[in-house]
Amino acid sequence: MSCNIAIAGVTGAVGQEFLRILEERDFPFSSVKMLASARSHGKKLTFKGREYTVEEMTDKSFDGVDIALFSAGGSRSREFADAVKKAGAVMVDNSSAFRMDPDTPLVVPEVNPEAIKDHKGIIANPNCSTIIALVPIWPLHNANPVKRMVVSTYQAASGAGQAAMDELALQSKDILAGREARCEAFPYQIAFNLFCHNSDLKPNGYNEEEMKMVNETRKIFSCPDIAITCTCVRVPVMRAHSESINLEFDSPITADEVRELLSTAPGVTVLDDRENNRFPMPIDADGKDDVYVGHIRQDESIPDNRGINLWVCGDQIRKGAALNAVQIAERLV
Ligand code: 2RA
Repeated sequence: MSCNIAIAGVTGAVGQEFLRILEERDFPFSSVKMLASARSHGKKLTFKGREYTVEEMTDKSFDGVDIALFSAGGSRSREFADAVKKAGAVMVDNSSAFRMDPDTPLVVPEVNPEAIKDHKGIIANPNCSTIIALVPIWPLHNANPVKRMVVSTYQAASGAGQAAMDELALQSKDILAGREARCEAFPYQIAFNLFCHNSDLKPNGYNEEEMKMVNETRKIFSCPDIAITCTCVRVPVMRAHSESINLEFDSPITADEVRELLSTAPGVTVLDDRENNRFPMPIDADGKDDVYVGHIRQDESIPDNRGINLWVCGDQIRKGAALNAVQIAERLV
């Protein structure tokens, strides 16, 4: 069935990736609206060989739309959610606005596609670092319940948008040329540096990004009691996130069994070449759909062979945002 779609936030890094992925996957649409802020009104862009004009997003923008893919920031998602629902459309929202709302399914299609049917007009895309962690953890958890997860993320500049990616490039040039690094998209120098994710700190001392991993995992896995802790760091990498993941399982499990389970897992590519010490790097995942998993090994510090360490890399803009949302939309048509 073909449908009428709208892309809200079309000029941003994720918005542009929506278009690339919709074209690559030959998404069955009959019409598409390109929506952005007033600043971009009138801009021209080409999609599937046709020229489109970007329109300023208003309450009327969603009349006749079936699916609205949103990546325009949480305040815009909240501002236009009622207009989308009133128009009878479904919002697939990449912002954090509705992720923890009990009436809003939070979906990774490889993990909990069945949750999509419960939507009440809005389906939330999880945070990029959550998606990239859960795609490989889910098949393991299904085979042998995970009791505890310790995740450390090494997050690319892309997570803070196109301006942040541009800043990484510019700062790198400036510093190599002996000039001062100008910090606008990030509060600190990102080139040749790294820092704890600069999202707001919660009363418990964790930042918002870390608590997203904790809270979203429990919702997506429907495991409110799973023990999980997380440290999120911004690193000078352009667009793929990396994550070190330590898992404590219910029962014994070996690295070979993990490798076997992941070798057939949807959305996962195993890159675990011990002989050549070759494991996933962000540049392996750049522009790819799959999450790359490697450096799979037993955690001897957890008794009874119930501990495993993984290293994963995933493209933050693709599987971490745009691809996951389009895969949700594909299940709506
Ligand atoms: C980040 N996950 O990387 C957040 C938002 N995309 O900053």
